[in-house]
Amino acid sequence: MHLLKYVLDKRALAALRRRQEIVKAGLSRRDLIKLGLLTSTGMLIKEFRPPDAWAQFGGGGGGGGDFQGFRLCNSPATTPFMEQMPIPPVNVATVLSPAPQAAPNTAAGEGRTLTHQAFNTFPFQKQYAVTQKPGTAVMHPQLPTQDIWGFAAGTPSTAGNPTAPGVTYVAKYGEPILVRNYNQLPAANGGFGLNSVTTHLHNGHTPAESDGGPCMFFGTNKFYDHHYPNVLAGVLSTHQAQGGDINEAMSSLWYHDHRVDFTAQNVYKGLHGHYLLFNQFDTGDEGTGFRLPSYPQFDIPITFNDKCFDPQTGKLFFDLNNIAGILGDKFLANGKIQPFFPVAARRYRFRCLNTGPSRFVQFFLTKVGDPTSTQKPKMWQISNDGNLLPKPVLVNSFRMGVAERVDVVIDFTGFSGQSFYFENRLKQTDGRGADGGQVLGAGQGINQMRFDVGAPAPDGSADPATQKFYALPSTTATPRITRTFEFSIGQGSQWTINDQLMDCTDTRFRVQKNSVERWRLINNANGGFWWHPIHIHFEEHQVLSIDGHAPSATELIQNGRKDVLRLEAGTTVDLFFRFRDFQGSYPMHCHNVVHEDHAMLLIFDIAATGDNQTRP
Ligand SMILES: [Cu+2]
Repeated sequence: MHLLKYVLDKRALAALRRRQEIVKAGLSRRDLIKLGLLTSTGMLIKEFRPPDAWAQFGGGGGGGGDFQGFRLCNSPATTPFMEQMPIPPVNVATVLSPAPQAAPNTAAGEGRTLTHQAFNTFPFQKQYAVTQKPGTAVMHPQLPTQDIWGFAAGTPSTAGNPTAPGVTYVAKYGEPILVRNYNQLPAANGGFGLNSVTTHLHNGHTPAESDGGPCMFFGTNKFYDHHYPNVLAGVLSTHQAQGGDINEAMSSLWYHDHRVDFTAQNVYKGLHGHYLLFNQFDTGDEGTGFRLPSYPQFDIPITFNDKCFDPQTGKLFFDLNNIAGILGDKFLANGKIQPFFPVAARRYRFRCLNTGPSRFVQFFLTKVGDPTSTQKPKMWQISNDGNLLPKPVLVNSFRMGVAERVDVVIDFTGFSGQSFYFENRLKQTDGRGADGGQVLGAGQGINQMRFDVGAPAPDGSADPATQKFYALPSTTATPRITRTFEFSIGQGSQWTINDQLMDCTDTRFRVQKNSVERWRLINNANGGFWWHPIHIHFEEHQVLSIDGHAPSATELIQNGRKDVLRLEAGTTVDLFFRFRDFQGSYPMHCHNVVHEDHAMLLIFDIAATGDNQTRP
């Protein structure tokens, strides 16, 4: 276990309490600068600083990390594996009133400002209501009941206690849906969180006005209709006759709050959930199609994250000014700290998601009581992000930055009566990134959850060794333009893209609809420490080269075709993009949500004609 032992002294505790007051007041980092509470190098003024902390952090050096010698994250002790991992509830279709319409229904209280662009092209076949509201959750029986914000199925009058992860969507290609998203969050935030929200479906092929972009936020007591066509990329352009490119099929998506400047707080407070997308091959029935383990019995979504709890009150704690990135010292799966999960001795599909806020993880299966044992279930990686790989790959481990997903098939056959951990062995000591990618020895990492293997059960799923999925979409088209983006750290410890900060009023460049572009992402790592999981909305990309060489087979499995590019320290990666079907504003940003809020994010447009800015 990687528990932090620093004991808070009186001065430190006073500083901590003052910082909590700032967060509670709902001030963004920009507000702090305006109020003069931040120094020119981005440090909080003295009263808010713990003694002897922040030694080197700030400015262009990028060194120092978070709180050397002073650990604000110093949670109370908890006994591991006391509770079973829950599975979030599933939303059920309803009939909305008033009926959804293409234009924003401002009179009825809708916060949307743009008309749905594909409302009649892909008429919705199902309607869902979801309500964002405060609720309670037990994250561990030895900690007090926590106050969360979450997504609960239903309207404000029917929704019950929300969960985090929130209610799951089970969607199908060819079946467009409409989700009415009600904001019932209070101004009183109980410590952190802002009740102005925008919900992003990551990484749906979604028209811009339904994408949940960072600047499309809406206020409390309003609703927002999201139209999700659930279509394959290419459906209105390159593969129109085939109903889209089947090789662009996605499976494991998720949704989360994306409010500019406040994403980290709001997601940390619980505003996130799973969105599963099936089709005629990935059917959810192990008797048909690719014959992947059946949903929901043997196909399990798991959200992983890490959190800090107040050392005195045991309540969930968020530190606005840990600007390198927040690392928790409690490790959760589906909202429980270190849970166990009973499985039958057969194959399962686990849809793993890392919601951060800032940690990179690399999970290994480790035998309980015998960490170095090689007698353990086979694990097949079958996807990276939303995309199934061309075929399953037998792996020892898999790595995920924030917002990345990996689906694995684990075969527990023959292991009845034994238990295995998902052990995170990637070493990370501060928010900047994993420590040079160093992997700890078996048994030296963090046991985030435990699988307890029970009796055998019938298994109709295919042997992953014999399975094939989709081919990779073609990347032979010539790009219209190559654009370069440099991810760096600027004055005041703000994170920049091409030396600029996020600004909702500034659309940085314009992509031509139905064109191909090559994007060069450069991690100007300022000393080689920073890692950035870069997320680009709307279209999946493919990696053309890493540091000038074609990606290796291993690199392709980890990072080949994605919606989040794990831009590790000092690397340069070239990406292939097509932009099809819909238009409007979309963001590119770091998904270390602390970096994102401060302010490594930009907005681009997809429009009928593009511009020629090579370093926007
Ligand atoms: Cu980053």
